[in-house]
Amino acid sequence: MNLKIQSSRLESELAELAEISAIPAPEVERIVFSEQDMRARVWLKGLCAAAGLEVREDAVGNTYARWQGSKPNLPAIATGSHIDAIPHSGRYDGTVGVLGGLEAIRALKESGFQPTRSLELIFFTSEEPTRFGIGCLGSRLMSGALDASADLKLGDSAGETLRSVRQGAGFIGDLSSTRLPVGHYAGFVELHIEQGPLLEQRGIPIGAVTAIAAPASLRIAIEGHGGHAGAVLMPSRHDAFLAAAEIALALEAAARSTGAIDSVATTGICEVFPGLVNSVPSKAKLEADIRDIDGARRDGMITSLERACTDVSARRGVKVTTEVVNRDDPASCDSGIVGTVTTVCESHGIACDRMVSRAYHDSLFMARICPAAMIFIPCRNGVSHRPEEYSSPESIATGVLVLAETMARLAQGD
Ligand code: HGY
Ligand code: MN
Ligand code: MN
Repeated sequence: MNLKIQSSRLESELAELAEISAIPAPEVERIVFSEQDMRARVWLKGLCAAAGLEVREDAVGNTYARWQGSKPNLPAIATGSHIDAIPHSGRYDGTVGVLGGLEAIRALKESGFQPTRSLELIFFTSEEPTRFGIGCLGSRLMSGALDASADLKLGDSAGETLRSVRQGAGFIGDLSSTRLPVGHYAGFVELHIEQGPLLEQRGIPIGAVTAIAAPASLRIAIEGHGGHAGAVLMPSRHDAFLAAAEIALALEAAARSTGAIDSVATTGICEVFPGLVNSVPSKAKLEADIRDIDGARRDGMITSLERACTDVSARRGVKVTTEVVNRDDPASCDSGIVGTVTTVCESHGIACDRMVSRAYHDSLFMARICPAAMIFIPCRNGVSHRPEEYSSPESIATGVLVLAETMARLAQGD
């Protein structure tokens, strides 16, 4: 197979997409259903149409661009990722999988390849948790990990429900129609930057992902007594922020004490009320992100956190409530597809390491409805979710080549 990856075309598209942002370059922000997200969707759908793909959108905005195979009734082979971007982030997280997936399909088309199974590019709605507080919203609905009750249960910081926001963006229809049955796809392969340092440190151009870590996130609300910063003496204080601080440190200790490097925990959100220099905090809100490749170890960290909340509440005389937002199982990638990725690499003399993904991705949920795997490429210093995020044109082109040939083999039933 003589595929030509048009790297300059892809690089200019990545650059163009990065400009569709709520904040000036080099930072990127593209929140789901924001004006920038909607502009990016229109632009991307135009690229897919120009590539001769049939484009459709579902009731939550998951977008599908299909190249009909010679046997269109067979379950298709899909690829894709996300274009939403958290505030103050970079230009490669997710977009490499969407624009790289499009480039892989275009390269196959331009090479004269004719797929038996259809090939489909997906860009998933809201992979990031930024607006609705839960990640992988689109692929959760697709896979049944979330049901249509999310329409009114999920909302944003402006108090708008998912339903009102998605319908305001033009995505109408019953949310349950987003569900795809097991077997709808014969396989799903996602190209993504590693978002960690291992490939770069080892000088390996391709990672064949064998498993995806189990993410969980919790909301913790603390209610103390507050009061005047001068008049309330220390022995009679019930300071909500200091209680929150102890809980956050207990979470860190829980992650550090499992003995496994795969255990990670982050308190990424901390809100203090009333947030005034001369007023003892009466309320605090934390959001914690807890992950491990081992589900039981991840659950152990959650238990430690909940125990710390009970202990701090009693000792400091504050009320602490916890809410589990999501608590997902880890996913194993399909060994057959992983094997195809490594075979393609071998055929090109490209070094390839098998590895786990500590970030979550839409593949985590696609794995519930079809054989799924991921292809990682290196990113500089392992940096991601920051404007310094970078992956070289060579790394991206190599990832697209491996993705294209993997999809071609899967589409022919190799
Ligand atoms: O947080 C994650 O793992 C993903 O980048 N949303
Ligand atoms: Mn991300
Ligand atoms: Mn991502």
